[in-house]
Amino acid sequence: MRGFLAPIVFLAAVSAHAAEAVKLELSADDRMVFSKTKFEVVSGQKVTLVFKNTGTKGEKSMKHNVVVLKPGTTIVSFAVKCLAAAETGYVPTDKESKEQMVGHVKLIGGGQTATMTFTAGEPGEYPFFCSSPGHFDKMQGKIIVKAK
Ligand SMILES: [Cu+2]
Repeated sequence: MRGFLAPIVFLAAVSAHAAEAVKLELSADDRMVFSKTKFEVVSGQKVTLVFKNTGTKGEKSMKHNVVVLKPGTTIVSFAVKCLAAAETGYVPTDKESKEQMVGHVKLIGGGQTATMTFTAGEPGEYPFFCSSPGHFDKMQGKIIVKAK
């Protein structure tokens, strides 16, 4: 009986930890800067990134997105591929690119909000940036995933 119960107790502890979801809030407007450039989360945490484009010119506002990369992929190298992916919101859809990304928030205009959710991976630094042409060097930051 003891041998049967032990794994159940272990599983309960793991799922309780994973349930500590966190919400990250980020915004940008026509000044072409992110409101935050650094976030910290814990490996295994469920993360919701809420991105608001607070540009007030509606359709005429600059469009922005958020692309989150895995450690080891540089923003500069990835941004080049984004330029060639205008038809998919400046986010490349080939297999290699997908493997280099944690995910992305879609390109949105002024007054819009979009979200992405992911589970924080291995500890490390995960770069994020806006892949709208010409934005990446001003609009970038990192999500630091810490060990549990
Ligand atoms: Cu942008």
